[in-house]
Amino acid sequence: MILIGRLLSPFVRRTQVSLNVLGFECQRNPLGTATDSAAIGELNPLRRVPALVLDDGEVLIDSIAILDYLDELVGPGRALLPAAGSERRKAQRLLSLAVGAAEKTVVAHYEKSRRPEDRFWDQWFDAALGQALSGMAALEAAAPGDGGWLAGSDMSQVDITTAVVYEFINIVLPGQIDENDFPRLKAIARRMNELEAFSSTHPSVE
Ligand SMILES: N[C@@H](CCC(=O)N[C@@H](CS)C(=O)NCC(=O)O)C(=O)O
Repeated sequence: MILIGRLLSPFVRRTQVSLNVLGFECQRNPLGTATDSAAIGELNPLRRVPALVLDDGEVLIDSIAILDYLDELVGPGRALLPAAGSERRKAQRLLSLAVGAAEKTVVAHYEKSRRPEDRFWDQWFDAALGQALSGMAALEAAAPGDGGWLAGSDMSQVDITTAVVYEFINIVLPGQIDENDFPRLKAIARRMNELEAFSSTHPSVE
């Protein structure tokens, strides 16, 4: 398998962490959307990352679909999301908050990094950032204060994605999260970093 995309993308990174946690052998081709759009477009018509090229050449697009496939491969006993019922619904709700926060952070980040400076729209930036931080606040409120995980007794996709997004905001929009804003999410990110499967994917490695 080959994972397409750079680890700065929270969607690529959560996919890489999940591949590592689940023990899949996978290469990575760090194509960037700003520089390698045409090459990415050959795999994903939307020209977005991540994409996952399977050994038989099939290409999966979108981290949600890729992670669903990985969970299916390992089966319900090792899957990173609960299989059904209220546990799955709870996990999916929290995951939607984390993924949504990632999406809105990308919007705010692109407003700064991709627009010509004289066309920067501060209200749009503030609105997107506000939505991202509101999602993070909801995750903070849902996080256990006893050193547990966000969705159930074991580490799950919710913890992986939340920790990735927490770090992503701090990397691309430094100073927007105060050290004391989300202490429980900060603690989850710290615990995730104790795992090589997570710490080895820090965007600075490439
Ligand atoms: N829903 C998608 C979102 C993927 C996404 O937006 N990726 C960004 C990188 S962080 C991208 O490819 N952006 C380029 C663009 O939208 O032009 C997923 O979960 O994979």
